[in-house]
Amino acid sequence: MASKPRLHYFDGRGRMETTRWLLAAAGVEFEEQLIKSKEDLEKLKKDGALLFQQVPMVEIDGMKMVQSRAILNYIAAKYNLCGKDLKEKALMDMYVESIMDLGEMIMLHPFKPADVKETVIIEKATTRYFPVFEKVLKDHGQEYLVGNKFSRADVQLLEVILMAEELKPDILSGFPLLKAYKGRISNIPTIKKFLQPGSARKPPTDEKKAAEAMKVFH
Ligand code: GSN
Repeated sequence: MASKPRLHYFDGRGRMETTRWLLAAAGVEFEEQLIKSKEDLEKLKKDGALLFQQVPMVEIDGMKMVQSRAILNYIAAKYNLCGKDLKEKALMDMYVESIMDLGEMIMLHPFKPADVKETVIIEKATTRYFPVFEKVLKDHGQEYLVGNKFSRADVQLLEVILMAEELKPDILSGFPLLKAYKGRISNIPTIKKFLQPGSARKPPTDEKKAAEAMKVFH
């Protein structure tokens, strides 16, 4: 039997959390090798395990994969979480890239000076991104975002909705279809399990966690 994917990263969300989500959604068990210090990171570099001297790194199918998007693309393709043809995949790429733009804003927020306001992120979420997905759901009237089939777009949209709700709990108040969608996707058994306490899902990055990350990476 193939060994479980092994995730090498800091003990926080950062650029690894979406990989945790995708693997969990696909029902794939994985192991984590946590990088706890600058020395742990230096050792990985010295061992030649990091192609560009950076993490996330995931050992999977005999590869040591780096670059978070490459990792996500591989997992999505391997577990059939992409579109069924080129055009569905193109649409999904557009959705997923926008979701990652928003996710990155939220993910980096604890590392930015206090003058980068949460209100700016909330404004972007509610005026640029969520209206698009609300309209997509309204126009096609289907359960899932693309192709009437569960995909990485659903996993990643749910992830970013939950991150946005951590900033503003009622952020979906003007988006009734997204609210219902959030409930549906959260109830998919693998995702439901990932949302339970004790799963591999990491907590929001607070000031303490951000300081720990800065010690390892800078
Ligand atoms: O998406 C990616 O995986 C890359 N384009 C960026 C990865 C990256 O910036 N890694 C940093 C840690 S911060 N975020 O995960 C990293 O490994 N820094 C250590 C170093 O020596 O550069």
